[in-house]
This record gives sequence, C-alpha cells and structure tokens, in this order.
Amino acid sequence: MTSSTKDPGSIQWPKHISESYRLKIVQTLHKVPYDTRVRALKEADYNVLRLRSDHVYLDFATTRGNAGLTDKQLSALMIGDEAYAGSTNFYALEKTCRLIFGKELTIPVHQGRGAEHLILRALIKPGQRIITNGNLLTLKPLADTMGITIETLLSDDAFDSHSEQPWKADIPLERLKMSLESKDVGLVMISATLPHLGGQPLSLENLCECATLARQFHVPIVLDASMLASAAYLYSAIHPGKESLSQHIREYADQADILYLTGREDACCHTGGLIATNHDTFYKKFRDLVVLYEGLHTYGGQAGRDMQVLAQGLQDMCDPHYLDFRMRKLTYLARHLEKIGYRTYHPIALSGVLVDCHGLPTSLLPESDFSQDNSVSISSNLAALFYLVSGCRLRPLSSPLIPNHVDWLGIFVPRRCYTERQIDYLIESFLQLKRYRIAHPLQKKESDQAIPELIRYEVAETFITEYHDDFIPTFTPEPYFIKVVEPFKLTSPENRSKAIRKAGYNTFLLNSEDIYVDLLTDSGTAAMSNHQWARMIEVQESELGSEAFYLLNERGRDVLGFRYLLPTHQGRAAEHILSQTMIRKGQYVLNNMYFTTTREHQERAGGIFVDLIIDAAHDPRSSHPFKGDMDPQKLKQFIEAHEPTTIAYVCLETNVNMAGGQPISLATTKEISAICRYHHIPLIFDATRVAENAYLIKKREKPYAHWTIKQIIRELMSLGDGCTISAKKDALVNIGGILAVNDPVLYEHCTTLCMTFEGTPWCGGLASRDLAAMAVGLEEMCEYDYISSRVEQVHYLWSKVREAGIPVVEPAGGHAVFLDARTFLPHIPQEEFPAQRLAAAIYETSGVRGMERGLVSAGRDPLTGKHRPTKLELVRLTIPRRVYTYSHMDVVAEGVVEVFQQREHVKGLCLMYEAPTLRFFTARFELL
Ligand code: P70
Repeated sequence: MTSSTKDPGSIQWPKHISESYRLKIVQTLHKVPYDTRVRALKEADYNVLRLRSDHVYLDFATTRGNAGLTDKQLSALMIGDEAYAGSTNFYALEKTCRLIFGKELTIPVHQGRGAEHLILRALIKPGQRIITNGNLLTLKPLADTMGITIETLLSDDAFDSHSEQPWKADIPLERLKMSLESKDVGLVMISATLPHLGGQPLSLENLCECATLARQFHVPIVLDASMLASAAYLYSAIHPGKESLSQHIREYADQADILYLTGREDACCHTGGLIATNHDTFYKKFRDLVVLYEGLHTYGGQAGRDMQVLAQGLQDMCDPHYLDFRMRKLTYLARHLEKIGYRTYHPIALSGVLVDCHGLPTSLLPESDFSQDNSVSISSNLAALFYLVSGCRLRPLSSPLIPNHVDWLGIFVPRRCYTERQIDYLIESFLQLKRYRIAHPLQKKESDQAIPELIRYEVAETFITEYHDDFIPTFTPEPYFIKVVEPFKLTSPENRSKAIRKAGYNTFLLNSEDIYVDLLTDSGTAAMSNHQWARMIEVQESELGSEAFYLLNERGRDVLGFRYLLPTHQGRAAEHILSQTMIRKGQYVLNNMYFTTTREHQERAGGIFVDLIIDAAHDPRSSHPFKGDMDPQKLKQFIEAHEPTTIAYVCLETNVNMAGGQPISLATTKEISAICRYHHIPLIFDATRVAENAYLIKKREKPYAHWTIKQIIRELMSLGDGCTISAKKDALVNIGGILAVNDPVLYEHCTTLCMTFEGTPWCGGLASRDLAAMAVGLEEMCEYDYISSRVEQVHYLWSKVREAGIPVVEPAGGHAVFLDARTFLPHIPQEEFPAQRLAAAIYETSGVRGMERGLVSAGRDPLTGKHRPTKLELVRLTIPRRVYTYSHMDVVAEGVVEVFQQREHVKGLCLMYEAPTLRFFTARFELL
C-alpha cells in the first residue's frame, strides 16, 4: 500500500465553505416536548431505533434513504414513464452506469440488499465463503439465512478509534491470500467505505491488489459502490492531483468484475439500487434471477421514476463541491465534540462521527460501576438519554457490525438534510447531556426475540437521576429540514467581471446562472414547504369559486382580520387597483417613506405623494427601534394645513423596505390610526412584511413581548381599513398578492378593476394552486420559530459585517442588511452612483448579488427632470426566506469585507441608459 497518512480532516480548507446548493423545498420540523419524549421512549421500549420518526426532532440514526434531493432528481420523479418493460427510465439508468462506472450491463434492483441477494444466489453455493471488509448490516443476516459463511478481514486499526490510518476499510493482503488459498472462497465482496465505521474508505491501491489476488484464484471481485463517491473523494483529498472525482470513481469501478450499490447512500435516493458488470455470463445469471426476486430485468423492483431519480443521483454525486462541504461539516462536528470532552473516532470520514463510549465524561454514568455483566451497551443507554435531553436520535452500534470490546454511538448525518445551525444544536445537546446522569441502566427485556439492533429494554427504577428541565439552545435552529436543493457554483473571477460589464453594472441585468449567493431580493424567492406543495397538488384548478380561493379567504381573514379579500397576481397589482379606486386626481397620499411601485401607482392615479416618516429614518446611523414609524406630529400638521378631504388615504408600510427593513410600532400606529379615524381618513397598510414587523414588535415593544405573532398582526391590522400585500415576501410564495378591505362598496369597486386587469375575483390572475400555497404560507409566516429563525438570520449577517467595521443601516432590519454606500465609498460622489457601484463590486468579488437602493431607485422628479434627491444611498443584501444557511451568510460577509479592504480602488459610474419609469430595473452604466 502506497498511501500517505494525511488525515483528510486536517486538510486546509478555504476560510468559509458553504453548501453548494440553496434550499428549494423545506420540510417543517417540530420540536418534541419533553413529556412526549418521555412517553415515546417508554413506548419504544427504551430502544431509540424503535421510536416513531415523528417523535424525533433531528434524526442522526442513519444516512440511508433520507437525503435531500436535488431539483433535477425531483423533476426526474415526474418523468417516470412506468412502462412494465423497456422503460426510458431504465435506459437512462443503463446509460448512466456506462458513463460513470464504465459498465455495459445493468440490472436494477429494489435496494442494496436486493443486489446482495441476487449476487449471493447467482455466484456462490452454500458451504462456500465470502471474504469481505464488511458492510455487514445486510450482508451478514442474508448470508446467515442462505447458509453462507462470511469472513471479515480488516486490520486491527479499523477498530482503534485513535489510529489515524486513513484507509481503515483496506483488506490485509496477507490474510486475504491465506483465505483464498483455502479454495472454498466463492466471492470477494469489498465495500468502498464502511458506513458503520463512520464511512472509513478503501484505498484504490488496496482494491487493485485485492483484485489482482482474487483473479489469480479465479474468484470474482464484487465492489459495493454505494459510497464510492465518498471513498474516491477522500482518495483525491489525500492524493491531490489533476484527476477529477469522476476519474477516481471510474478507476475504482474498473477494478470490479461486478459492481452493486444502493441508491440510498451517495446517490441520495430514497430507494433503488443496481448491479452492473461487463461480463455477459454474470449478467445472464442475474437476469435469470431478477425476475424471480425483484421484477423484470428492466425495472428490477423499482418504479420507473425511481430509476430516473437514481440515474440523476449518480450524476449529481460526481460533483465534489457537496462533499467538500460535507467533509467540513463533519469535521466541525467532531472537533467540537472533542472540545467539550467526548472522544471521537479518527480519522473523520463521510458517514458521520462516532462517539467512543469507553471515553465518556464520567458524570454521565451511574455512580455505582456501570456493571460489567450488564449486557446492554453504554451506547444504547446513552442514546436513550440523549433522546430524552435533545429529542435527537443517534445510533448505538452493536455486533455483528463491531467487536464486543468497542462501544460506539454513531452520529450519522443525513446528506443535504440538516443545516449547520442544526448541527450546532446537536453539539449544544452534547454539552447539556453532561448535566444528566443515568441512575439505573437499561436491562434487556426477558425472552425478547427481536434482532440485536431492535431489542427491547426496560429499567428497574428511574432511568435518570434528575430532570434538569427542558434545555433551551442559545440560538434558534431553523424549524425545517431540507427536502430538495438547487445546486449552484461560484464562477471564475474572469467570468464574473465579464458578466457584470455585460450587465451594464446593473445587478438586475445579470443571469442567475452567473450568481453564487443571490441576495437581490426576498421577493418570490422563498423555499416553499412540504405543506404548501401538498396543498398545491391537492386543489382543483378553477377560476370560478375555486376551493383554493375559499381556503385563502378563510386563512387571510384569520390572520389579517379584514372582511373582504381579493387575490392579485402580485403586490403591485393590488396597489394599482387600490390606487385607481381610492385616489382622486390632485389628492394627497401620505406615506411612511416610499416604495417604488407604491409611489408610482399613487402618482399615476393622480395622487400627490407625501412622505411623513420620522426624521430618524433618513439617518442610517440612528438606532431608533421603530424607524418605520410615521411621525404623528407631521401628520397632524399636514391635516391642519390641508383639508382632510384633500387626503385620499394614509398608507403605512410595515417593515419599511427603503428605510432598511425598519418596523413600525404598535404604539405610534395606534396614534396614527386615532388621528385618521378622527378625520375620517382611511388608513391602508402595505402589509407585505407584516410578520417580520410583528416579530420586531414582539422583541422591541415591551407590552407585546408575550403576544403571539398572529395576535400582534391582528392588533396592527385592526387599526386600518385595508391592506395591499405582495405575498412573495412574508407569505412565502413565489407569486401572488392580496388586496383586503373592510368596506363592501370599496370591495365591489376593486372587484371590477380586478376583473379588467387581473382575473376573476376568485383567482386574481393566479392559478388555484398559487392561492393554496398562499393560504398555507400566511399561516406558516405566523409560526414563532420560523419567523424568529428568519429574522435572526438577517441579524446574524448584519452583526457579522458590522463587527468588521462596515457601515450598515442601524438597527438591524427584518429582511435585509443595508450597506451605507456613501460611507463605504466616501470618495465617490452621489452623482457617480456609489451604491450602484458597490453592488457591482460585491458581485465581481464574491459572486454575491445585492441591489442598489439609492439615487437610481429614487428616479427623476417628473416636474424638474432632475434626480430625486435622496439621503439614503444604500446597497441592499436581501435574504430570501428558508433558502440560505448560516454558512452562506459567512461567505457573504467574507465577500463584503474583501471589497471593503480594497475600497479605495473602486471608481464611480456614469449612467448610459435609463427608462422613463422605475429606471433601476434596466439602467446601464459604464465605469468612469
Ligand atoms: C423587493 C420587491 C416589492 C414590494 C415591496 C413592498 C413593500 C410592494 C412591493 C411590490 C420587488 C421589487 C419591486 C420593485 C423594485 C425592486 C424590487 N418589493 N410593497 O425586492 O410587490 O413585487 O409583488 O409587485 O417591497 O423589495 P410585487
């Protein structure tokens, strides 16, 4: 063996690596209360592997069949042709195997164990032996039932958690030779990694040598390639060179006479597997058997869609970026556990982290010696305790996977499923664990016939000594896990320079494929949840009285409290209808600052836009907690100076976008509302970001600290007469808007315009499925854990850039971090568009896309034709909802800091083209 001994966990990574994907669909996640955990554990007979998955908060029991899919895999699910014979999906799978593994003949099977079953039946006789490095989870029981002996050959290092030997899955060649010489060996089955040892890899050299030996003795060599990408990745990490991950995968595959896999590991499928070979004689044997045990040779017990997903998953797994991130995440986990006193298995590999239960902090175990003859392992006890403490499930490893003298608790981290914050929760739980002690260890239930992993336990007396109350982590982990992802890449610096020049230094004009982390907007960019998708598929499409409309109407009323609701295709459509209905030419519309589309519609309806926001809003450095508030004094003075009848309405935006995502307070809004009511002036909200505003009220306005988000929203909305909403923001949909009012006459007028511009009043120009998604979104936005993790993530980025000395709008807002471009680039005068320039520079440096919110956005004064003066010259980094993780935020902060460090070299821009309205969308610039 010629491998070096470099620990892949010690490789120098760039400072921040983030997930190579953004979240596309999330699955909502609920904490399991302590009392439920106590009950659930008892019901599961204290064996965590018997717990119902809905009683588990975060599940680290296995990496099999629970990965987040890629968007392409999800769409593959939809193109299963489900033909019984010769489906296109089979041919896609066959082609993929040829491409990736260089194997011409493919037999699909339902899962890995289906493959093992066929291989054993086809190639080995009872009484013969199999030599393996041991993926024994399924192979061992299968061989037992078939009367086949298994000989596991591994070096002693494999079970030594301190040995840094990087190839613990290697087969000792001397022992292999001796066994082969005994002549009764029917197969050599080698696994590319050993998942039960955390994913320890096999070296390519060892595989080559095993293959050479096996051939000398005419014994076929079979490779379990379920985690071949992981092995090949670790191989390339230790042998850095020109070869790609795909090339290494191919080199491993080339050594095998037969290759098989379960799609449920590296290929990130939920089911499916295959056998592939270039040998016709083997193939024919499998083909004869597959019809008996699995299904026809062109579907092998898989739905057509599953073959298509597998084919896609195999292609996706050849991308090393995800494995870079995964390796880092697992290294992070192991290092932190060690820091807080747990011993983990070395080196770190790609299935997960193993905690050595012989090296536990002593405080955890009973005061009396943990009985030597207690047949229940410490790891099983610890897993039960850990579940009680955290709601998380880990996996105690038991024989035959590992020898009796070792006792490990496995933390198997599902692929593309949990975020770094959730891993942090796990780490904090381990810290919390140390405050508990097992009082009476578990005992096996007498006469239990279950297989070793599923044995039932009981406890004579109380299980733990004391209950220290439910622990509250120091942060809010995302209340969802990842169901589907959308992979992305960072393009080269040359590519980015070219792209921004081509886009006329306007980030609106960039192509999304050139973008790494996209913080252009939080509008229509959210990841929808499993519940939203489920409702979307459920509802019937109809533009007349659709059930989805009634669903939306009911939820909308429940959350907002207005009597009449009209869907629109998005926010500006609602603004259009409302402005046209409520404004008479020459009337004033009083606002708290402005939003671009809102003002445009007010002015087009003949209104005169007036801004009455408090002065602090225009000062980026003021840390007033409610910078979105309208100034009641200014309002009173305005009404005094003009007749109330000259005012069409007062429009209050929640979480004022252009001011930096700054909230309005309930106290001031009550004052504003009272003034309006006294003078019979309607008060209309732009409630686009009302949930974020409600969260900030809860945090910053004392009397409401104990109110629910929904109660605060209802209280706020009860102060007005109606609202417009762009549902593409807080309401968590990709398209949609709402117009809601109390006045039936006004509603009828709006309905007429809706018919003209949007669609029927039951659809507003949307598909019924969009209404359904909106209905569910309105509810989800009110969930405290969601909205808190959402806003806190924004605050995390805000704090990070602020701590680096970068000028930001104070205080942190609800949806975005606003960089103060005037202070950031003091040498660029406002006429040279510092914010526009800064947004472009951030893109060029880091691939992160933000948006100008300054002179360009303010547009020109229709009367004078001059740029509208604006004090705020900002770049907005807007965080989409449920899409990015904390590690993405780290990468963003790093990019902004990099530009900051070279800020003197950044020059201004000159305007080359602008459209007459909303010019920021399409304006073009050149470098000065
Ligand atoms: C953004 C988006 C949209 C928006 C809003 C408020 C407070 C209404 C709307 C319009 C998208 C956008 C729109 C114009 C310029 C730049 C960006 N804001 N009210 O990114 O809703 O887009 O659904 O028609 O923030 O802030 P819609």
